[in-house]
Amino acid sequence: MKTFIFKTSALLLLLFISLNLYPQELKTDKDTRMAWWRDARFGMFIHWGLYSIPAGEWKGDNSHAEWIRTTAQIPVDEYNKFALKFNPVKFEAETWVMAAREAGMKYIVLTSKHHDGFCLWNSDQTDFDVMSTPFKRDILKELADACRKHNMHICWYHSIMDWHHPDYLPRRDWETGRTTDSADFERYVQYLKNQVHEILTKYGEISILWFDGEWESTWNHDRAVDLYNYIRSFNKNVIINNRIDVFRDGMAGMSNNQQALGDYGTPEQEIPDTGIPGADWESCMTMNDHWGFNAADQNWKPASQLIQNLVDIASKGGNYLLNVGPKADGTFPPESIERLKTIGNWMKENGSSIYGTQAGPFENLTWGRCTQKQTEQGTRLFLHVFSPAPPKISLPGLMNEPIKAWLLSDTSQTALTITRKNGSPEITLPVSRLDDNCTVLVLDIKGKPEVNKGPEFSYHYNVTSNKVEIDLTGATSKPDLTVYYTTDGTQPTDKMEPFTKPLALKLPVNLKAVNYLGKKQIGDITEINLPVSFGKSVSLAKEPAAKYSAQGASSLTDGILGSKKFTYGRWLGFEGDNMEAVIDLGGKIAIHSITLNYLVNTGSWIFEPERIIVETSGDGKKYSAALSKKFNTALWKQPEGVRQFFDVFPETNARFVKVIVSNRGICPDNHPGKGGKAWIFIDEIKVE
Ligand code: H79
Repeated sequence: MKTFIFKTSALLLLLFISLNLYPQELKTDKDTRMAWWRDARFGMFIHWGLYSIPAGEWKGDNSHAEWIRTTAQIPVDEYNKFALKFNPVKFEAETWVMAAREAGMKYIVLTSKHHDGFCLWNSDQTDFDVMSTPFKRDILKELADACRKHNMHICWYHSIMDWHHPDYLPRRDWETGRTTDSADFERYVQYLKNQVHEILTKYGEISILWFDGEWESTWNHDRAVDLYNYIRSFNKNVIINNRIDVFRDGMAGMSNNQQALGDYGTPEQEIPDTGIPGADWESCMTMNDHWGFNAADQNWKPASQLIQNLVDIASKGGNYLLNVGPKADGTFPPESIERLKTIGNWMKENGSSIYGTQAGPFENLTWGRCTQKQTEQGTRLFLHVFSPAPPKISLPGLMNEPIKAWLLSDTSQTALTITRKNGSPEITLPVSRLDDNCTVLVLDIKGKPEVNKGPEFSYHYNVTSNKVEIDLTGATSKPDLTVYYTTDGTQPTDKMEPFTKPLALKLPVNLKAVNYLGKKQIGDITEINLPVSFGKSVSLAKEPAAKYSAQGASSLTDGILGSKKFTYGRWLGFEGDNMEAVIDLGGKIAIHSITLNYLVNTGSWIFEPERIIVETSGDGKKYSAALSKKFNTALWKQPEGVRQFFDVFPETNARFVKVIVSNRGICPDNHPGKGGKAWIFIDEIKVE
């Protein structure tokens, strides 16, 4: 009953997250509108505007891009002068469209207007448009025509935020010279609607309207509803992203609210950890570190990584919107062209493993990713093996009978050897024909994919008995399967003890378990490793910031690591403060190492710690130093992610372990939050 309730509510939640249906429409209407988009999987984002002229540089600082008017604090009159210089004489719409086509992209999303307010088309609503430049050519028209000619879906990115229009509010906080006296936001909204009408009616059928800049206080759900209804009053087919509304969950981009409008979620510069069943989403990402052209940015991702991103996204059921920031002369940067060509060559051979596929049935594949399509016989799995490829790949827990496997690029479809090891099919790779970017195998199987993930357990620490209680969860305690297990680190087989009743084990725990159907192993081995600190009580010298500490101090030792989202609720966030935690192991235990996880997300002002100090004590009064590790706080520019700190110290018998994680205090000088409080986010401390 409990699982039933859980499953039902989870399902309802998913429906709320995913469908985001416009009140008056049916799911089938949305499915019709989304059909081409769901098949397309791959599109091109183009960020182009006046900001391409300074190319990221202002007064010696070259860290800017499409945000330059704000990040370099350029007064509006001075920024307007770029319009007099906008003359991209080398712009050829067809060249752009062909580059996208050759890369295997099915749609193009061009910035009709970015946050700076400059319009790339001939707008009746403003003179701050391309007609006031020496160029005087309607870029939207030329690109839309070229797209139509080459069977490419044309779409517009349109910013709600507008730093140019006098009626848009709020002003940037540094824009003290720009009066707001006669500013009227309602009038701005009318301007926005009029422009949306122009770009949706003057250039034939537009496939997506991609809103952005929705997060300022002046925009709200009611305004989103009004704009949405207005668009639908004259256009039922245009796909609208979720940034028309205000429920986007930061850069993760999904809308977790049942009222949220918009056809799909928009993760930005990130790929969700898993698929999101029932939800449509599109990760937009750059090839280097900027959206608009930045001449100094040479941090280009290799083409192999872009291909693997596309594969990763497709394997989770999403679309990939890959950005190009054209130069002021109207050409694409050569580094972008080169990457588009490499991706295109790969897509020519392997595109059928991407277009029109669905998310794969596996959760964690060590060697790559998987997409799938329904066939008459059953299911076609596309197995994407990342480089360097192992000699064999395993499909953990796949129960279906394999029909045939071959290399997708092999036109003769020579069958590859399929064996079965420990309950999972294994395919031997054609070593001489591997692709440096990503090798794609096809595997046809009978029926719908059924994956047995191995036994699943629930466990918790019982303070009274000082033991961990472990039981199978309902889903895997199927009557026809027998679970065998070991607790001494050895591999479990049907020669071992079967799991018949809940276990109570002393810490540390090392449980390995496996499913058998008769004499046959099914699926993978499940392993549960719990350190002596698991479930032990933690006290904090100072409480974490109330905003995000949903689960409290105990989440530091609960064995569940937060995802890379700081809003996940298991991370303890400290704003400007240090974390000082004392773990009580309940009795003296020989220990020698610490593992601690922290989050880095400098875009959200979350930095590496400044120092980690560990002290131990027998009585909780007198502590002695175990280790102290200093980080290089000057190297704060780091990719976002969950980091693990691990270090050892001389073995000692201790009951109390004090862990001090010190915060750098304030954001560094060349960070947008300069001088503001820096955050640290900590989860899962393991003492062993
Ligand atoms: O057009 C590109 C960027 O210029 C634009 N979106 C991509 C597609 C962009 N604008 N802002 N950002 C990217 C980063 C802004 C992040 C924040 Fe927020 C805005 C942090 C807080 C407000 C939105 C709302 C993201 C998190 C909460």
